[in-house]
Amino acid sequence: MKTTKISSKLLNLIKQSSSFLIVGHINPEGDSIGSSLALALGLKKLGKKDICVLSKDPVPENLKFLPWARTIKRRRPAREFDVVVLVDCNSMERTGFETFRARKTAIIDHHVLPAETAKSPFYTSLSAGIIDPGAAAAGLLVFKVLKALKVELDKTIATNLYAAILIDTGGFRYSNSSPESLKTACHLVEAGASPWNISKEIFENIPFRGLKLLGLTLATLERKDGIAWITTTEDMFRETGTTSEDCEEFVDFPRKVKGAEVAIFFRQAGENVYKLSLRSKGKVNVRKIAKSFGGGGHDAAAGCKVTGSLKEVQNKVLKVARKALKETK
Ligand SMILES: [Mn+2]
Repeated sequence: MKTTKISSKLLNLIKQSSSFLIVGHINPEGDSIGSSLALALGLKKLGKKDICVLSKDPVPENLKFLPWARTIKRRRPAREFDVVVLVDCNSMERTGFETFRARKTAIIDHHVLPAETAKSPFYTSLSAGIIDPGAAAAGLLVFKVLKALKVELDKTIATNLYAAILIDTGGFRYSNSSPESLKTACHLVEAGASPWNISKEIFENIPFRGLKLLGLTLATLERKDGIAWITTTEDMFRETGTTSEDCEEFVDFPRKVKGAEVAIFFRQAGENVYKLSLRSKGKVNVRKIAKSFGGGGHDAAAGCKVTGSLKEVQNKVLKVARKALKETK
């Protein structure tokens, strides 16, 4: 079993610092929010008093139940912190902020580090961190950091970490549902996380309007050559009174199509702008497809933004996806 080595540099940095700014990524989901909150709660248990969890975008409705979610700030505090810790992301751009007032910077993340980011002044001046694309969730890394710091898990920490891992493993269904993910989940349940309560809050809690939007979107379902795709337009958002927050999980539906290797969700985000979510059932590396359009992510789950009319965008992207699929044969 592959296990991440937790850098002693990071542990020392945490031990020696007293004020922490913890920041997740824009458009946050369970891993970003849960990992950030768990880290904050763990540091509190270590006696750290000055901790601020920051998120550029609001906490999604179905994650507001997470312990301490209401303490998350959206505006950067004016004061300077000892350390800023980026969680579930590895670049300034992904945080949605331009700068932070902090003497040191650290990262706890499981996304592939883009070559450009590795060269950025932000990254080269990094004080400590862990970036392990082999980890199923940033939550798993936070779990290890807290364990290495000898923080005793309680229900609030366990609930946040369980939610983080639950989301990033697709409810323990994806290929990253490793022995490590499941063992960690087991520890978290023992420490007080309640699987049904957490699943109910996250998965069985869709606003009525959101399901109406899903209905309109599913009517656009198409498939060709092992690729299945759906589209949500701005008209659909208007008709149902919804926003992009209501279609977070939509890409899961084309992936369910029998015979589909690649699933794509096209979401209109302006006159001639589309935000894409790409998913793979395993054969195709969709991060590479997303990268060719300036995006990124994981091998099996990635995203990018493409401009043009819907037809143009779909033609461009489907062409690249078809080529990627052919190369696997
Ligand atoms: Mn994550």
